[in-house]
Amino acid sequence: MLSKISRRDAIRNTAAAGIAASLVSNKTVLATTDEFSTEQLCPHKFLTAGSEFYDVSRGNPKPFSLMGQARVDAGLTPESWRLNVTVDPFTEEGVVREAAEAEKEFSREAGNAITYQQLKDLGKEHGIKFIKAMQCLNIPQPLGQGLWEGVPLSVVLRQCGGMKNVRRVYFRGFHNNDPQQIFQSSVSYTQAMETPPGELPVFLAYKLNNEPISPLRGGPVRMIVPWAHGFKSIKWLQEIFLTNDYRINDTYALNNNDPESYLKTSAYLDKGPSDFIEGEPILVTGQAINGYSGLSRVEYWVRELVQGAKRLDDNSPEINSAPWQKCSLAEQPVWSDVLPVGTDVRSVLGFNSKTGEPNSWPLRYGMISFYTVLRDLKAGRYEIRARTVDQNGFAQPEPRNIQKSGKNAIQTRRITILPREK
Ligand SMILES: Nc1nc2c(c(=O)[nH]1)N[C@H]1C(S)=C(S)[C@@H](COP(=O)(O)O)O[C@H]1N2
Ligand SMILES: [Mo]
Repeated sequence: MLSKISRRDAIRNTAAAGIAASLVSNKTVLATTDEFSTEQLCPHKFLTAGSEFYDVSRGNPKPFSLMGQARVDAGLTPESWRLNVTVDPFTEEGVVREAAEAEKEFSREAGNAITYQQLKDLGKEHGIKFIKAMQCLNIPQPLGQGLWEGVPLSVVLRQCGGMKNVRRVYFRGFHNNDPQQIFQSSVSYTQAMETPPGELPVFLAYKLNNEPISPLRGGPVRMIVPWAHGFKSIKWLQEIFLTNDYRINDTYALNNNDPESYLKTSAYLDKGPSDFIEGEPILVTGQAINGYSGLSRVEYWVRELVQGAKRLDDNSPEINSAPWQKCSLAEQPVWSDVLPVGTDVRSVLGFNSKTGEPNSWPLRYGMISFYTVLRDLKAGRYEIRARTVDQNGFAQPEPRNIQKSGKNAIQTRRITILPREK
C-alpha cells in the first residue's frame, strides 16, 4: 500500500520550490544531509502574501466583502477613508474623577477627520516599517508574517496638541454601523507614546509587503501592535478615542481572554505524513513565534506509544523529564531575496541602519522555521512533540500556562512506522 519509492522521489524533488520566496536562500548552509532540500526543511515563505494570511474577522457582512458604493460608503477605500481621533467625556463617581481632554480633535462630524493622504503625508517624515508575525491568541497556528509600513500612533496623537487626563487609547474598526459588532482594542497612553529603545512602536499601517493593505487584510489602514496577539491589531481602523477610563475594555476581554497578554514564544508543528517505513528518514518541520520573552531554542521529543500508553498532559512529569533534543533553526535569509524588490533592509526597524544586520535572529515578534530529521526509529507508533524554550529559560507552555493568554499547548504529531518487508 505504501509506496516508498514515490515518497523518496517526492522528497528529492526540489525543482518546484520558489527559492526567492523561501525562508532560507540556497546560499545558506544547513546542518543536515542532502536527503532534503532547504525548501523541504524550511517550507515556509518568509513573507506571507496578503491574500494568504489565515483570516480572523468578525462582522456580518465582513467589512472586506463590501463592494463598489457600499465599500465607499463604509469609508474603506483610500479616498473615502477617514479617521476620528476624539476624546471620551467619560467619568464615573469614585472611579474616574476627571474626563480626558485634548486641545484638538478630529472627526467626520466636524469635517476635519484625518484623511488617507494626510496620514501618508505624515509618513513621508515619520514613516516606519518592520516585519511582524500575526498570531491569534486563540488559534494554535501563526496567521502569517508581513512587512508592515505606516505611521507611529504617537505621531498621530501628537496632532491633537496638548492632552490632559488621557490614560488609555482605544481603537475601533468599521463595524457596519451596528454597535453589536464593535471590535475594539486599546493600549495605555505610555505604551502608545514611550517606545523603549530597540522596541517597536504601535503604528497605523497602510502598506503590507510594500503594497497598499487590501480590504481583506484590514485596509486601507489597520493598527499594528507589535508585542501583542492579533486582537490588538484592529483592522479597517476608523476611530481612535482617548479616555481617562484606565480599565482595559478590549472586546477580547469579554470572551475571557487576557487582554494584556504579550505575544507568546511558542512552537507550532506543521502537518505531515503519518505513515513511514522503517529506515526512512522522517522530516519534522514547524514554525516558532519569537514572542515578548524571546526565543532561546526549539526542542523535540519522540515518545514511543507502547501498549496502554496514556495521554500526557503538558505539565506531566513524563513531559518535564523527557530527553528533549534541540531542533535546527533556519538561518538568516539573504534579505534581498525575501523582501519586496527595492526594500533597503537598513530602513526596516529591527535592523542596523548602517550594516543592515538584524538586531536579533529570529527577528523580534517574527517567526522562524525549525526542523529535525528522525532516523532509526523501529517499527511502531510514536508521538513527536515540539516546544520552545524562551530566553528566561521557561519551556512551553510555561510560564503562562493559561491558554487564554495565548494558545501555546505543546503540539503533538503522531506517526506509525511500518516494518520493512523482508
Ligand atoms: N476590525 C477588526 N479587527 C480585527 C479583527 C476583527 O474581527 N475586526 N480580528 C482581530 C483578531 S482576533 C486577529 S487574530 C487579527 C487577525 O488578523 P488577520 O485576519 O489579518 O490575519 O485581526 C484582529 N483585528
Ligand atoms: Mo485573534
